[in-house]
Amino acid sequence: MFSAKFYKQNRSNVSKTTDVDIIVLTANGLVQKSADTTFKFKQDSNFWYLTGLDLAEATVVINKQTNTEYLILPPRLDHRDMWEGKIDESEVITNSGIKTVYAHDAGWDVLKKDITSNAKVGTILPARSYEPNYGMYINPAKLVFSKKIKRLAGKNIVDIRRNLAVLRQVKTTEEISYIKNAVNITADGFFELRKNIKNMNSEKDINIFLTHEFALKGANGHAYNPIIASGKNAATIHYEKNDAPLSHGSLLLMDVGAQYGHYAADISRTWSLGLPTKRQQQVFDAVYNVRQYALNLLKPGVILREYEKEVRTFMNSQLDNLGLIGKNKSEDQIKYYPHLTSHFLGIDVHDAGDYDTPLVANTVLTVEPGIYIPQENIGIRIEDDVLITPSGFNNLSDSIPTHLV
Ligand SMILES: [Mn+2]
Repeated sequence: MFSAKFYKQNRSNVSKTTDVDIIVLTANGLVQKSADTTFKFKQDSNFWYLTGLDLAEATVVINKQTNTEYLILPPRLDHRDMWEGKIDESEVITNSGIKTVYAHDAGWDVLKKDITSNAKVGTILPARSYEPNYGMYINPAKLVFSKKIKRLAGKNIVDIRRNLAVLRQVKTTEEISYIKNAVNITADGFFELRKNIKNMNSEKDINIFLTHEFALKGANGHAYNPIIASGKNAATIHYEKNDAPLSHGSLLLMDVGAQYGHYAADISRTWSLGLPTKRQQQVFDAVYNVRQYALNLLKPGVILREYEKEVRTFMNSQLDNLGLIGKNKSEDQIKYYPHLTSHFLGIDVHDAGDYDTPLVANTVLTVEPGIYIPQENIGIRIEDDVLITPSGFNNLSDSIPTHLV
């Protein structure tokens, strides 16, 4: 847990990036799992970044006109206080550094008065209630909030998503130390697994093993659903079933990351179960070459969108060497390398940031080239977590061997 100073600084930073009069952000809400049970609560990352609170359905307000800030607590029935315990307001104040806390209705009354007729309100609203790319529903608390704030502010709403993304992209020393812990716990997991891999019979065994190792080392679970994919499953980029038996002679692709505090690691390694075939080794070498090529490009000043283009050109030459695409058929690359090389890493595994502005020191990102050939039952990805430094980069996951055996 960080001190309240961190969140206070974040609130002050975001205020300075925009000329809105009031900033208002909502927390996530609890979501039904089944009957009267809920999924484990996961806070909205922007809300957490500004408050440090894992409190469902709360609202944070920064009023720049009056130089005040306050929290509005969730609506709450006595019944819940009895079953789950009361919200500890003094803890809320200590953790967030926000000294004024209102009950739900009283807080919204204050906010209603604060949003005067011309006040510009900075917030983040969901674009839609369903994201077809991921087949997922947006957290309903955001939809409820969206309606309420639109009723109060009408057309005077300014989207501050990008302001927060740009801030979140550059990490403080504290944040970097949390990411390093997440990476080191993940590295330890791979190390222990290597010693025990001969006892593993299925993807499930590996999942259980790593989950246990992460917990033992103090992780807050997995940062995302782990991918433990063997044989043909390795060619499915986001394979999450993790239940197939391991078969000798196939490849095993693992994309896992511990979460430490609220920060993620995101690391992939591919091992061969038995000695690799010549073809498996060739494909591995191609991925490894791309990894080295990409790493060597990284330093402050690099624009990720341009870096991506350079890496993809180099990837083409590797895919060509493997006989997978012809000389002038770069459009075929997407079949064998459908995802991007790098994304930001932090509170979210695919963290907020800007791919069009030059990189600066203290940005953390992944480097994760891969080649997937379903018809050959081959899927290989090597993924590292990299900190941009003033002079170049520091590969935080460098201690984890990359080789197949
Ligand atoms: Mn990744």
